[in-house]
Amino acid sequence: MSDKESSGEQFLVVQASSNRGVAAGKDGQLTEFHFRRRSGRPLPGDRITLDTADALASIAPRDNVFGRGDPRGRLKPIAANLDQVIIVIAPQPAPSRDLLHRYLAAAHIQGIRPLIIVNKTDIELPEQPPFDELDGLQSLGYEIVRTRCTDGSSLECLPTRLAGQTSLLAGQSGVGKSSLLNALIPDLDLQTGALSRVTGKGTHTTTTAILHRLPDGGWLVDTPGVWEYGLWRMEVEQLQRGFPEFADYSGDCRFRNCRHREDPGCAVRAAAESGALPAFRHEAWLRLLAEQDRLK
Ligand SMILES: Nc1nc2c(ncn2[C@@H]2O[C@H](COP(=O)(O)OP(=O)(O)OP(=O)(O)O)[C@@H](O)[C@H]2O)c(=O)[nH]1
Ligand SMILES: [Mg+2]
Ligand SMILES: [Zn+2]
Repeated sequence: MSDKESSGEQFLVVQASSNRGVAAGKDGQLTEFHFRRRSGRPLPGDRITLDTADALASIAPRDNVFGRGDPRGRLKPIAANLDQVIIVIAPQPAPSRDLLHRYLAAAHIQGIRPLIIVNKTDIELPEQPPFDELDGLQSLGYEIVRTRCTDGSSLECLPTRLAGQTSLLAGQSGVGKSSLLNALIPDLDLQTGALSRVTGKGTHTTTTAILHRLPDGGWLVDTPGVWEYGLWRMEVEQLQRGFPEFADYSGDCRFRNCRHREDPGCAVRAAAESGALPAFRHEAWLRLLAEQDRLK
């Protein structure tokens, strides 16, 4: 038996492709491993064990999985075992109407705390969604941090929010995820260099999520930029978990399976009309519900 097997050492997956991955041991040492489909498909963030031939032996049960909808409306997993999803938006490129609401819903549905970063605040924020909704979101309890990568002092509050946690940076291509990563991880070049030495591949072709070690402990996951983030096909009950603030009212809806649309006696709609709940959240709900009907 090798040391690895006899110790049952747990490794943390930092990157995985279709049949190979890279995992970090307790000492931080990187190891390349391989796997067959039938042993399960590991995700960045998975805790795994390896056998003597550096093949995947087991994947520990996951706390959660963050993913997105693929073109066929199925959940495509991106990373596992996250503490928070950092949703980065910026005035340029301007987000689509529901990008932020979809990300927030995805984080809640998958049981992961969201943190919103509004980056590039050196550029004037347009008075349109989602920027004019930020105060409303804050009043609902969402945490929002405003940053500009051109000014380090705006980033000073981030390290304490990230230390010891596994956080995933999500957001549209060009909003500044890699710029934030660079600012938060001084030895990023060394880390990406070590990774490409293990895989024998350049880092510029990276198309998967990668875990990077934070200086104060914990991990920051960079994800390849997407132009549009879509949800996957799901039941109404599941989508409802994406709008946790509705729970204060939905118990008073006349029908238990209320969709908060035109349903008679809907307490969520009434709350949105009275202003108790921001109307824009109810409107986003209606659009995401209609989106689900199109996915089915
Ligand atoms: N004005 C301004 N520009 C910024 C700021 N942060 C990043 N940028 C610029 O925005 C552009 C895109 O930044 P990236 O960090 O590459 O964006 P990304 O989100 O990693 O993009 P993808 O890797 O394609 O997903 C670069 O030209 C950055 O210099 C900021 O705070 N203000
Ligand atoms: Mg990037
Ligand atoms: Zn209702």
